[in-house]
Amino acid sequence: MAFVNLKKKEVQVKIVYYGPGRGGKTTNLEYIYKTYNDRIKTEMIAIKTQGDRTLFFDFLPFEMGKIMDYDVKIQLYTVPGQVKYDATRRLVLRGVDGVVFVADSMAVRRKNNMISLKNLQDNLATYKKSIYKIPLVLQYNKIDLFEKNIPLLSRESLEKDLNGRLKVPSMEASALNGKNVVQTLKKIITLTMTALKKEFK
Ligand SMILES: Nc1nc2c(ncn2[C@@H]2O[C@H](COP(=O)(O)OP(=O)(O)OP(=O)(O)O)[C@@H](O)[C@H]2O)c(=O)[nH]1
Ligand SMILES: [Mg+2]
Repeated sequence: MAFVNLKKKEVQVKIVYYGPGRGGKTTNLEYIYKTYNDRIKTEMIAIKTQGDRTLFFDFLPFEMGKIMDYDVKIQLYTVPGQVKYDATRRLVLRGVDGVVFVADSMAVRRKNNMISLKNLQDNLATYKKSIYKIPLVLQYNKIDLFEKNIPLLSRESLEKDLNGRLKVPSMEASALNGKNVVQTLKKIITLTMTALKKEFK
């Protein structure tokens, strides 16, 4: 649950980037870090990596300024996508307010996306949270690979696989070149703040 200080009008929101291994979660945070360098007072923290694989998590805190009259502090986390790190994923999800699910648009990753989304649902359930209720945005990443003639899943196919029942906002993106990375972040922050506002009414 978000940390809210009504007196100081401060709110701290935890957003977790979830998804299959190598899908582009860390790359999203790296892009955000580059873009908002001036607002981020601390370094982005990548806790334990092996090559470019996340072994524990990435952490990026930053201040959004005022939203709905509150000073909003955002904490972004990524989970390690590799199947074997399930316990860590569950730990990172503790107290989550909103989730960005980073799916991999590469055709060969179709199954991995679906397995990871199911894993998100199961892990949220251990905290008695429903994937149908938590603020959630789907990001279909790596669409730049289209230009390299790498077979990609169509938007329709991704929607059918992942968003058929959820019906949450979804966006095609390229974390590598930054396309829709900030838009994804803005979307999840808006959804999360709206949900929190309802909760504290
Ligand atoms: N072409 C392309 N490559 C990308 C994109 N996003 C990420 N990558 C590459 O995919 C690889 C994996 O990206 P990461 O951001 O480390 O993936 P991750 O989801 O954090 O992976 P884990 O930490 O193992 O869960 C890296 O080589 C990235 O450069 C993208 O939008 N387009
Ligand atoms: Mg990573």
